[in-house]
Amino acid sequence: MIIKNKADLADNDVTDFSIYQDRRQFMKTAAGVGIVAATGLPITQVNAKGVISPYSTDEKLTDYKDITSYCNFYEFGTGKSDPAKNAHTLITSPWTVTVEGECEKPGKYNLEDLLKPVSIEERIYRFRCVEGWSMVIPWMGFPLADLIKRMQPTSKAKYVYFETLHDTKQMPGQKRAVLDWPYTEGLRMDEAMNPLTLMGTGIYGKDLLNQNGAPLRLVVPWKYGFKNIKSIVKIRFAETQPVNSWQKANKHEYGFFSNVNPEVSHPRWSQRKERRIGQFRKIKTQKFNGYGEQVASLYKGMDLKKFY
Ligand SMILES: Nc1nc2c(c(=O)[nH]1)N[C@H]1C(S)=C(S)[C@@H](COP(=O)(O)O)O[C@H]1N2
Ligand SMILES: [Mo]
Repeated sequence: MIIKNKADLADNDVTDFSIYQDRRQFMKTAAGVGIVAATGLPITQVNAKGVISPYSTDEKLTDYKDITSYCNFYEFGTGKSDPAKNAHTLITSPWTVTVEGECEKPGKYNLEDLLKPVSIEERIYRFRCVEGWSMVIPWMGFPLADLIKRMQPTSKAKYVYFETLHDTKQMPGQKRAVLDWPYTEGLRMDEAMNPLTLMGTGIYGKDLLNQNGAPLRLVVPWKYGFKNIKSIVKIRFAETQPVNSWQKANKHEYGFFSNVNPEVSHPRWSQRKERRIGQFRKIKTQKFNGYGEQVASLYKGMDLKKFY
């Protein structure tokens, strides 16, 4: 399925990161002298003011090949290369998302209808997995806040809960009880409404491949990778804090907040450093994955060792 995607690049297969990077460099220069509109470049790389999103990092992008072949998606196996091999059984069109709980507009929405009023944009975010590796990913997507506002949450809605598809035919890894299926995740309302939080629909200007969580996934760049729930079929507005899959599996190792934090070790390993996929040397992990300026205020007064 081709999601309405303003990112369709002129050359619609720019998955080579050096070409992509060159274009972005050109965009920046072009933006500086105000000739963006005339470049004919994809408009998703340009916000309304004609500049690349201030939220985007300009660090070297992780290769498309690595992002799409080194994956975590236990519904298709627990090995890093399993999802790319096995996720072809997932049918992403038609796709329905059920919205329920504390909101004025609950219902079953076709993906197309959910996407109709939004405009897909590009955000280049760091992505840090709790296991210690990281990537830089040019996501396509739209702010989760836009979807939430449309559903008109009631004053009781304090949390947003997400669920992945549960279907052992399409997701054969669910035949094994490695997690309590379906995969679930949750955010506090202010985290969900933060402008950094995206509903992801693609990478590198193309729709998501199944192994990366097609057709719709969460992207929360200041949190560990597992918060970024894939292939979402349900969104629920709730009054109480939901329990996510990894908390359920091991509450001593995984909390609800899961903010990237080099000062708080995982019980079995340090979180001080990370291995950027495609690079040799380890680099220092930044608190909130480097997004503290945007999100640290959400956790004012909270003991992040306790609320990990
Ligand atoms: N439904 C579902 N979502 C998931 C996972 C999963 O196993 N199932 N793995 C999580 C973990 S641990 C990580 S690191 C990221 C990996 O995303 P990527 O494979 O697209 O890089 O997806 C997260 N979302
Ligand atoms: Mo992860």
